[in-house]
Amino acid sequence: MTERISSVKMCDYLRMYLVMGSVNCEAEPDKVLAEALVGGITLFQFREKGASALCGKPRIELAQKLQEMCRHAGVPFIVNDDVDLALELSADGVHIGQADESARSVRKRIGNRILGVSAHTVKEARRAVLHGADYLGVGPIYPTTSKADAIAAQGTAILRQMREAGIDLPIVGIGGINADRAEKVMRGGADGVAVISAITQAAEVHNAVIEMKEKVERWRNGNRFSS
Ligand code: TZP
Ligand code: MG
Repeated sequence: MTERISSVKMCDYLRMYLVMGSVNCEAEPDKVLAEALVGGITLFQFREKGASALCGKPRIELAQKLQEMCRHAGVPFIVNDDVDLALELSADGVHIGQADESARSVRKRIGNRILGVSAHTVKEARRAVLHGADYLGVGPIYPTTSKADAIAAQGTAILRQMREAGIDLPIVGIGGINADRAEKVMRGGADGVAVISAITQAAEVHNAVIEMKEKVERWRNGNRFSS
């Protein structure tokens, strides 16, 4: 098995992270993903969740189809929550929340695949680091309608708090992020942005990706040599 991902590589992947399931798409999910890949997403998470989410065989078939598209584009494919599915598909990684199986146990099961963990507090972030996470998903930064059980929006202050507490793992901000907000999220201490609705609901998906990614990259390039 290949080595654990380096933090530099992880930060590169986190720049423009699309999180999506069929529930989030008005058009066919593969059409939305195809456009997002053309726009230049750098990481993809299959998050098939919610009241009308697919189950059983159709869910697996959709995952396989989207995984194949990602593979073709050279974009890593991460599975939300479902470690068994990730292993069955030989996905590039798994993203888990605080209510899921512990990060330590998931790390044991997935070997060196990418492990992302949602963290809402410095304490949760520290534990995820200790348990072998490769990156943290932190949010909701802004109010979101895409996650039914989301806690209140935390603002970019939570990113700064984590950085000031010495958390140096790659961090992706999530929750209500769009092109106008991307720079503020980066300024707060994130390495990239994770987005559902601002991409899946955009009139022109690929343009939405290009615009947001450009904001992230401009900020990263401007700050690469300063600190
Ligand atoms: N975790 C925290 S907020 C969120 C998840 C999965 C939903 C993000 O969706 P959107 O539409 O980008 O606010
Ligand atoms: Mg979860």
